[in-house]
Amino acid sequence: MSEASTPSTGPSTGPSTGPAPRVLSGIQPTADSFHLGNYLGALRQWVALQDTHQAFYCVVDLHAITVEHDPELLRRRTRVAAAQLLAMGVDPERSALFVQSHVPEHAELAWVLGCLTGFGEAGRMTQFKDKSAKQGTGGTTVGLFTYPVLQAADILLYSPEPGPGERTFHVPVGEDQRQHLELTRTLAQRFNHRFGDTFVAPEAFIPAGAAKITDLQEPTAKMSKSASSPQGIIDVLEEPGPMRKKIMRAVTDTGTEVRYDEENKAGVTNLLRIFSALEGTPIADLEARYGDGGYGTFKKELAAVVLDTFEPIRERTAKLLADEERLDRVLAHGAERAGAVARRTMDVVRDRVGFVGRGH
Ligand code: ATP
Ligand code: LTN
Repeated sequence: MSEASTPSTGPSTGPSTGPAPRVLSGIQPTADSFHLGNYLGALRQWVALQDTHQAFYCVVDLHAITVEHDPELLRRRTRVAAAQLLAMGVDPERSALFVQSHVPEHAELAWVLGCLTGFGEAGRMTQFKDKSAKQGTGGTTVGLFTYPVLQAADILLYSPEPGPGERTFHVPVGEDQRQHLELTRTLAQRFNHRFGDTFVAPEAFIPAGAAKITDLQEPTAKMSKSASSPQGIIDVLEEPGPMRKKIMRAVTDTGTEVRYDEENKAGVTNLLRIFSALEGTPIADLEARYGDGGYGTFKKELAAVVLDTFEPIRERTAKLLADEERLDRVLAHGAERAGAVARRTMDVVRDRVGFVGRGH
């Protein structure tokens, strides 16, 4: 598994000998805005990796229906998600940006991979255990259980093709996705073993300093759209006033010293990580800059950095959402590009598994 040492630069890809290495990632359209954890843990890397990789990025609406949902809300949030990705710098000319349900091969490969996944293996996924516990009695679906298998299909459809060129394959995600990536690697290897070499096992690309941004009010818990309280989460699309207030009110400890200490100063440590990741300044330099000055100035300046990052993204997102037809055309273009690759992969998979070809 590769660890990104500096979040803003992609992994070294070595001298080019053919097509660029590939990268794929996905995000669920399950909120009205992405949050700071999504941005630092994953989305910023999506943008950076476009420079060195052939990129496939999808808004995973099939995953979003694994828990109860409202259809109109899902449609709106899918567009809001895509608009934010574009506003953050995903370039639809360089990367295939698409909606998962527009490429039906995702569900088809998920079926095949599901037939290679052990029941116990799927049951060990910690995210399934957490999420199913939250659904209450009777609420857990088979879809939620097989969620990681669909994720494996999302990834493996875009596995680099045989031939010259880089066969490395990166998946930029936050720390909480590590176990799902391990399952994907296992399924890739199992398929290859049974049916012949087909898939490259992907590597998680997890940023070193920002893999787990924590809740501003509960600094030992992950910042999460489903679990954090409104005061604990910074939304990318949030208005500047409330955003500033939340940072000023972030939980710190009773001391006054700005110092990195995960055990005794979890709140300050989280804020230092955020500051460092956004400004590109090493944590030691921030400690030297703010050390004895108290939390007030530190938080005020952090708020300015967060606002500077998100304000242009919020403005661009609003503009993109104002022209829905154009946004839908961008997504259709992405689905065409992704679909061409997915169809090639599925042709190979169908043949290897033993399905009779349809003929021409
Ligand atoms: P939920 O908690 O409701 O499942 P989420 O807020 O964790 O949702 P996801 O849509 O599951 O968000 O995650 C999208 C991407 O953001 C994933 O790659 C995930 O690893 C990353 N991510 C999510 N939360 C954080 C966080 N607090 N710190 C770093 N990365 C994160
Ligand atoms: N489970 C992921 C979302 C996701 C994903 C993917 C991430 C679905 N398919 C493929 C990377 C690659 C999450 O963020 N919770």
